[in-house]
Amino acid sequence: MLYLGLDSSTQSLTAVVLEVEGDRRRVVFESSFNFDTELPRYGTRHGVLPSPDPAVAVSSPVMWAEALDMMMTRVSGSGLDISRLAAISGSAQQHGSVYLREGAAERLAELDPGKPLAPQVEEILSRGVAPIWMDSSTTDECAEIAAKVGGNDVLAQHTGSRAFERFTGPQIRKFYKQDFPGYSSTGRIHLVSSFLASLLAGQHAPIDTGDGSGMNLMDLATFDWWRDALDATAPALDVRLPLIAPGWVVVGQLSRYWQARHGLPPAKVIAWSGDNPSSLIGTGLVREGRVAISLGTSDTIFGLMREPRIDRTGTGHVFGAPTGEYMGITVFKNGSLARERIRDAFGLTWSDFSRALAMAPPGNENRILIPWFEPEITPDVPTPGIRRFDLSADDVPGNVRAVIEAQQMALALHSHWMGVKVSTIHATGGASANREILQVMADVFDADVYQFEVGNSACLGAALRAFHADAVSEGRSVTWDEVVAGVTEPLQSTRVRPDPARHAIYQQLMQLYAACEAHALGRGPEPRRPT
Ligand code: XUL
Repeated sequence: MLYLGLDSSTQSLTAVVLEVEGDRRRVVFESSFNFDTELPRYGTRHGVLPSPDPAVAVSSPVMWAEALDMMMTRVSGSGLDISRLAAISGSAQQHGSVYLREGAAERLAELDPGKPLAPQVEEILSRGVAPIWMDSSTTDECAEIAAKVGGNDVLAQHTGSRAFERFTGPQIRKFYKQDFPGYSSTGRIHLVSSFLASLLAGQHAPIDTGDGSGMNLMDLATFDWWRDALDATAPALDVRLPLIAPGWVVVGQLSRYWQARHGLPPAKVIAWSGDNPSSLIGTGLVREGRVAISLGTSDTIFGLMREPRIDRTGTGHVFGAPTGEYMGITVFKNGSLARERIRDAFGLTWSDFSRALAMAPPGNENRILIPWFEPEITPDVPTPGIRRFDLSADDVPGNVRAVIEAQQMALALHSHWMGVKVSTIHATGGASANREILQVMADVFDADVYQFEVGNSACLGAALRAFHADAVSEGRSVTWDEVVAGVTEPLQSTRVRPDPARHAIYQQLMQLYAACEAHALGRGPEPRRPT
């Protein structure tokens, strides 16, 4: 049987088709395209619509729908025997919200296969744009919601996170405050994940417990909406939100639109999830004690948790995991965008970047860069600004090494709350192809780092979730260990080993980095460079 996984990320849409025959799993199709270059008429930059306010980040749901339509053309024309397609699931950038008009359900059910999807989606939106995870414009709404529920600690105890600007609850509150008529005409608010699943199934899809936990609205204990948070966010929100369901729920079948327009079979549409929960499956982390680091548009570090352990420092999050358990995660906004900013500032290719990295010594002679090109999530930095300590702005190798070391040290420093002794790291995301970067990761964490055959673990995770849900829906019992076996094992030959001498350098440097970070946050004196 074939299982299709899709990943609608910030910058691109990717598809993976997984073939499962008995115990054998193999990826038989993989395709990706970039929103900026392949759908230029939307005018996105790195998948985001231009805005004069650096705190605002919105994108186009119509563009995502058009991308889905185009990707399905590729899938149906792939040469695979597509009649064997049993189920589809997906992964999407987390937190982003899509606002549909009253009556959208009827329109979803009647999408016309004689016409492209994009204009039909445009007609059912009550808000033309979708705020996405990079938005940091809701500081006021975060404070209001936290105050109304009894403080950030209470909010975190229930929802797994204190109020965060990019989370969907604060974003919904901002929309309600700024555009009351728009909010009033909204019949359903979807996440990017449940929106795309709804387009495939031709009916409103539920939000899964993984993506639902990125909203500051869902109670982790019950996996249902938390009344106090709904009331604190916007009036009559409950009737506007989808149901919450486990990630393995069958939403329906591919609707007539996809069957008639693309010649696809009536495959099961499985609930979509967020990219990080999907990546947890795609990196095989179905047991506690290991972590993955994803170096994508955002950099994230995450691992499975059997019981929800809330971060008292207010940095990290507890999300639902696709297994029905939990996952801990810490998120950094200045991931690939920061690496690209340094690369582009010096006009480098990625190979030049790797060579420059190798030219500066590990520890960078105590030269430090604080890489907050964009407002940062971890730590909380509302106003962007980079800081250099003993580092000249035109030192190419120094700046390249400084951005990579800063990112890896920040990942290590801010993930202590997860309480995992990291001895093995599963590396994923675009920049995980770069072994020089992985060497810095191994040395900072003093851990073995492995790469994967399939680079997009979120997309693979979606395909595996489709396989799992198909089995569950047919009463076949399958464990998560069995689901991920044979396709998510890291490649042993790719192991990057830590070097004890370099780790010792980073232990020292991390103290300096923490002091520079505190200083940049206005919480400490100008650090002295060790002599
Ligand atoms: C997770 C987060 C990012 C996005 C990126 O909380 O904000 O990792 O999911 O797509």
